[in-house]
Amino acid sequence: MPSTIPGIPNIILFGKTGSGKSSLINLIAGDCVAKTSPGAAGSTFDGQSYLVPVSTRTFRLWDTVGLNEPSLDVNGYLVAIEKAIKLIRDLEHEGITLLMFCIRGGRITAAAQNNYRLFFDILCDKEVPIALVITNLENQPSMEGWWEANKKPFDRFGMHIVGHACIAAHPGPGDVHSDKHVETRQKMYELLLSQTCAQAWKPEKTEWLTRLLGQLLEWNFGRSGSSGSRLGHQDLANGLKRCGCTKYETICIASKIIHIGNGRYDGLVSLGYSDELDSVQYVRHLP
Ligand SMILES: Nc1nc2c(ncn2[C@@H]2O[C@H](COP(=O)(O)OP(=O)(O)O)[C@@H](O)[C@H]2O)c(=O)[nH]1
Ligand SMILES: [Mg+2]
Repeated sequence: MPSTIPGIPNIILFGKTGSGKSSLINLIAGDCVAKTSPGAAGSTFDGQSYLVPVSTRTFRLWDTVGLNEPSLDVNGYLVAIEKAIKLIRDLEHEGITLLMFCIRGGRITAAAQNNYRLFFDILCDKEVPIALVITNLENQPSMEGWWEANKKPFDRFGMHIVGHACIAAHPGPGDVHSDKHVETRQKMYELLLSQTCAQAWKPEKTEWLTRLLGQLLEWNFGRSGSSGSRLGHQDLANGLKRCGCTKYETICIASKIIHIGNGRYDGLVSLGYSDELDSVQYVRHLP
């Protein structure tokens, strides 16, 4: 049974740990529904959703875990694949309506650029509108003024932003910034209601996964595939070999790809791993 409810737009919040995603969900919900934390938690592409009513509409807000390190090691890649597969399964029926990119006020860090690529380019194939939310601006004389003074680097980086909000996602100790917090809630309602009228992006699941896994691999391990962005099984298998994955690691990844539902991973045959196909089929049936 799909975990999404028909007609409810999926909105994915992403950004580095500590950027204020969970606080923002609590602010929009008007309640402490998402756990906030100053420290890192979870794995890349881990996602948890919250149904939040706004005016006459209801949204499903996804609190996700982005990339906090410059790149993933093979284990991190395996876990990211697992989480991406789960996320895509949860999203495939309704698709994705909007991405919300959370950053703390400051310069664009390498981590922010990585997360932009990971979610906008790789997860969503540059097809989903993206709104930028800049948090921790409660001490600015004018929160909106921050954007006017700092927007140039975002343009230079080539971010395709359809809207933005300069906010205070937390009311501060003793609710000292409660006025800015209230102003923020109104801004977020306006952003949500104005940027969620377009149709959701809803690619075919297998194509989505194969492309995502291939691009993630290519991007993370820094080797380019022979056929550009649309890597097939063959490319993925060659890519895994090129980026130094061992036979065991390749089989582990292949077994996860088989979980997608194709039933076979022909790339293993082309790598001369045909004997292992049986063990992959076996892994497939493990709990
Ligand atoms: N002062 C201030 N603190 C914030 C703001 N947004 C989040 N925080 C704090 O920053 C920490 C991390 O926030 P959290 O929402 O858990 O970030 P996440 O990891 O992106 O979900 C928490 O201690 C929040 O209370 C903000 O706009 N202003
Ligand atoms: Mg969080």
